Amino acid sequence: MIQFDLKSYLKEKRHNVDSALDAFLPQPEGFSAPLLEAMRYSVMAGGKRLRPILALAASEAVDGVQSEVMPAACALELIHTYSLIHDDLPAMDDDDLRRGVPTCHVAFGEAIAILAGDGLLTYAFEILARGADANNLNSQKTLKVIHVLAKAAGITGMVGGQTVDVIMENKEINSEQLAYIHKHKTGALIQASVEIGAIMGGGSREQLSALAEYGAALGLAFQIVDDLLDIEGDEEIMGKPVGSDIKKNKATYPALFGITKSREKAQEYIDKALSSLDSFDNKAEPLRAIANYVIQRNR
Ligand code: GRG
Repeated sequence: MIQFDLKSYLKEKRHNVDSALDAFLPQPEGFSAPLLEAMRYSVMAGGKRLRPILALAASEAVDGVQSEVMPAACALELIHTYSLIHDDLPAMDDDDLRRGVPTCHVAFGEAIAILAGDGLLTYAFEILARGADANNLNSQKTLKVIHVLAKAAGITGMVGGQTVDVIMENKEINSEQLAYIHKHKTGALIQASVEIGAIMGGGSREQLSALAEYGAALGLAFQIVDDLLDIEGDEEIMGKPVGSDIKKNKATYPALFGITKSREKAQEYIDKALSSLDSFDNKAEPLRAIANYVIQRNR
């Protein structure tokens, strides 16, 4: 069997996502130009585009149509970028470098960075609604996607997880609390990316449930690898400082369990993600390859 070429796949999808994001983002003009410029600056600074690519790959696995998923895929990236902008703020992680360039608040000031994050979050839902109109999508499907996205990004997902992360800083933390932070802060949006692709692609109930399982396991593995990269990663390749978790005394997997055990745990989650795809044919090959990439990634 010919090996699936993940590198070309990621390159092509990243290009498609970047073009769509470029088209969706308003041009910086008018009285609010600095806001629009800051939004565009942070989104177009790069990034792996993992969440939109997961949505596209999940849709492919259930025979979906790329143009119908693309607005939702871009909405996921806008929400992810908003979370990075806010996470980098002085009130949170106070980081100066992100995606290889100065963070949004360093480049545009704190007030505009807060507003750029707010703008991206809201605009994500605007392009979802607009995409549904443009593609004449069935409103039931769109409503379900909005529900999944709002839950994953909001108080029961990313914002909830970030809150626990913030309040537990410099405190003793147990594995249960750490699992909560990982599952909500990072895992929820990654799982939602896969689910949203599958919903938009018209997957069956069984397919949706298998893909949700895949996304949940992948999200947890992703966060453990992120913790490991903060210790073992290369600052230049990652485009952000390493060692910041230790400096900020953050609760991480390696801090709690050590490097070897953390790697084993990440591999366990990847194996779980892969076995969730057992009932899928070779259209799920991109999802399988992405799972293997997540554990081997260096950025
Ligand atoms: C501020 C509500 C709010 C949430 C912030 C995402 C997040 C929650 C914090 C970011 C801190 C962090 C480094 C989390 C670890 C996992 C993660 C989300 C890494 C960054 O995602 P990548 O690696 O980044 O996909 P790129 O730049 O490639 O898109």
